[in-house]
Amino acid sequence: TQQEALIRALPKVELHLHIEGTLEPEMMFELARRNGVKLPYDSVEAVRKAYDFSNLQSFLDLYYAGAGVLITEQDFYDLTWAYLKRCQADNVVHTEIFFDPQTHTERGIAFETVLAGIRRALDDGRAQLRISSRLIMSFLRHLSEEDGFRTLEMARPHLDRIDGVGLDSSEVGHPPSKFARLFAECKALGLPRVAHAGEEGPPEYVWEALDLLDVCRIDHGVRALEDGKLVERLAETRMPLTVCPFSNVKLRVFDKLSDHTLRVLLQKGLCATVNSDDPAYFGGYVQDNYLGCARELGLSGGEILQLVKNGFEASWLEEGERGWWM
Ligand code: ES4
Ligand code: ZN
Repeated sequence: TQQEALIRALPKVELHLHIEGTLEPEMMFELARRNGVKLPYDSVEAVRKAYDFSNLQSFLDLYYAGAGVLITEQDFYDLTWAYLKRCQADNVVHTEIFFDPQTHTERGIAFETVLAGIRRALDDGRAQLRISSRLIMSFLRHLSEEDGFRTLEMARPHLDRIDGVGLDSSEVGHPPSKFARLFAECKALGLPRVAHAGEEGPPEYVWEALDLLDVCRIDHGVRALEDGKLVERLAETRMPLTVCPFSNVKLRVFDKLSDHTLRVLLQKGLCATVNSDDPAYFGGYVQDNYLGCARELGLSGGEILQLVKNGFEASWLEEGERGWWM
């Protein structure tokens, strides 16, 4: 269709992607073999079959287990490089990715190993593939704020190679207010802040992310639609929402893609963007998310263009980095 051709032709950005969530089952097996790690599956097909989630937590359990095959700096490089090659194939010209250091430092992997591998791939991506990027260090909200402070201390010598901070993992029961002091410290260090809010959690968590963490984007935010005052605030400030449609369906926030409220967000004047979250687990990369939404929601050419433009608007790209498309 014309919409499909438009989606493929447009240069796109991605603003909500967990690099650990790009670990395809094939690479999981390859790294397990390389590192002598034992997996609880006997084939790639068995892994894919296990990806049948009932909520966020049922996914996170597999996601953290899968990350256990990542050991060496080269593993983190290979993971990130494979993702960047996929960006190139899909006409993604800029990407802002999350990494979860605590997932790895908890297993005895050095912070420096994780950062060096991801960073080297991003640098090569810029030089060799002309893909610009940002790296966002995300704190795990099911852990304590104190653990977050310890992680920030590990990051301190490397802050020239970290572009911002985020907040992810199990949302309900771990409100943004739990991390108010940590985020204040990050703000004092000059780090831009984002947070997952309103994925499974209530609109109150979105208010807290705005008012207590002073974020410049909300990751997911789809539940904001339950609160009219909040929608007004988000629209007036053009606060971006990094929406992840395939993720929302796989984690049962919506029953099916045709039920997703992406179009409603646009109609209310919100700066909604399309992203993939954990593409290896949720059935597609960012372009697949656009294609799926265009098909199932009947997006017009104008809506597709608006979503793509919103992505550039919401990005941390600076004037001097922009290509012909901006
Ligand atoms: C995540 Cl989908 C999602 N939500 C919250 N935290 C996450 N970490 C990785 N994927
Ligand atoms: Zn996410």
